[in-house]
Amino acid sequence: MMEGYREIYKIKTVVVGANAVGKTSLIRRYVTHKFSEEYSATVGMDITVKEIDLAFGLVSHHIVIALHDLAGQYRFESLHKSFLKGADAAIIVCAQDDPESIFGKKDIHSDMVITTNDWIERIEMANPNTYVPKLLVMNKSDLDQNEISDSEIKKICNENRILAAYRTSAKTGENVDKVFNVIAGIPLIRDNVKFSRRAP
Ligand SMILES: Nc1nc2c(ncn2[C@@H]2O[C@H](COP(=O)(O)OP(=O)(O)OP(=O)(O)O)[C@@H](O)[C@H]2O)c(=O)[nH]1
Ligand SMILES: [Mg+2]
Repeated sequence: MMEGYREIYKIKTVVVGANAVGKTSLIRRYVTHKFSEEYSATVGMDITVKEIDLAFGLVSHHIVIALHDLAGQYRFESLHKSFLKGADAAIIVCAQDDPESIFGKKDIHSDMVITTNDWIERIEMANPNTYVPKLLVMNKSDLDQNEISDSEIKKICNENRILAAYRTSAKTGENVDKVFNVIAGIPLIRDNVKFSRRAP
């Protein structure tokens, strides 16, 4: 690396899962360190960009994480393919008090059910011939109600080549930074993520 230069990586991360599991809340916690009890469903999708610097000794990396937050409601299903296309990483979010968010949730607007496995399949179909690293996030760990065991989570991860799984809370912040730190590390070991060099 030339002196005075730093590596810049851009990573498109898609955040998917059933409605009301906390996708938007996790992004808000990570980016603004805030949490709200109020539920305001995402309409269509939102994009939030977070830039971070990671230094490994004398080498500094600048990472631009574009977080694509998809509405969980199925009436936005027509957006899925274009949303998922070109993803460099995916976060699949479920909620520990809501087993349907993992095993299939019926939508209020239709009879459709999308399971965690369906999300994984859709991510793969939208990105043929590429491996998209996937994280499974079991959110709302602050709640006493926990319907999903560690062994069930591990089974899903083993069956679907999931890179990492965390229990998180957007409310308390538990493990939220860890999830996004895994994301930030992904482009550093992949050479096909958009990459450029510029003086700091
Ligand atoms: N207790 C608790 N509540 C949470 C947590 N994360 C989110 N919530 C609440 O769950 C509700 C839904 O959160 P959102 O972040 O809007 O969920 P979403 O997955 O973005 O939902 P859609 O946009 O409809 O797909 C809100 O009332 C949040 O306050 C959490 O970690 N713990
Ligand atoms: Mg949302």
